[in-house]
Amino acid sequence: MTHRIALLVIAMAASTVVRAQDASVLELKPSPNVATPLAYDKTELTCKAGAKAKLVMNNNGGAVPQPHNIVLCKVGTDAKVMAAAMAMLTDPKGMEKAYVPESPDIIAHTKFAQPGQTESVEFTAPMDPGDYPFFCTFPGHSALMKGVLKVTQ
Ligand SMILES: [Cu+2]
Repeated sequence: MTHRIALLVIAMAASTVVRAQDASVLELKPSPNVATPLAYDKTELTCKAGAKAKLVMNNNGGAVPQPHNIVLCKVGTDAKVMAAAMAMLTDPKGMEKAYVPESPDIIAHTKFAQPGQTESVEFTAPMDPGDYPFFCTFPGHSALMKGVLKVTQ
């Protein structure tokens, strides 16, 4: 049984490596810092303009078990999208929609990754270099759980 699990882990690791060659993997985890558990482990990600990329919310190792997602937005639209997400608190389907508003300013987003789970989404990085904001829309998280994707030439 233990051998089977070990083989499965090896197979999963190998498939991750194969996929990593296909797309730039942009992975975030909850911060391991117990003083600021409701933040990502990184505040900056980078990728090339127009690259095939994959946003990964790996919700392992969080000090406080809560769902997290990643919502990536166009340059300068973070306040607007955060406000729209906040307005969904009164929506009975808010949780189901992961508090992700319908917005043309959202480039890509993952679903909520529950504690111990991983959610990901593939997308094409913007063609224009710049600082693209990302954050978690679980209620109360976006104040600290945020960062910037630096898209470079
Ligand atoms: Cu969160």
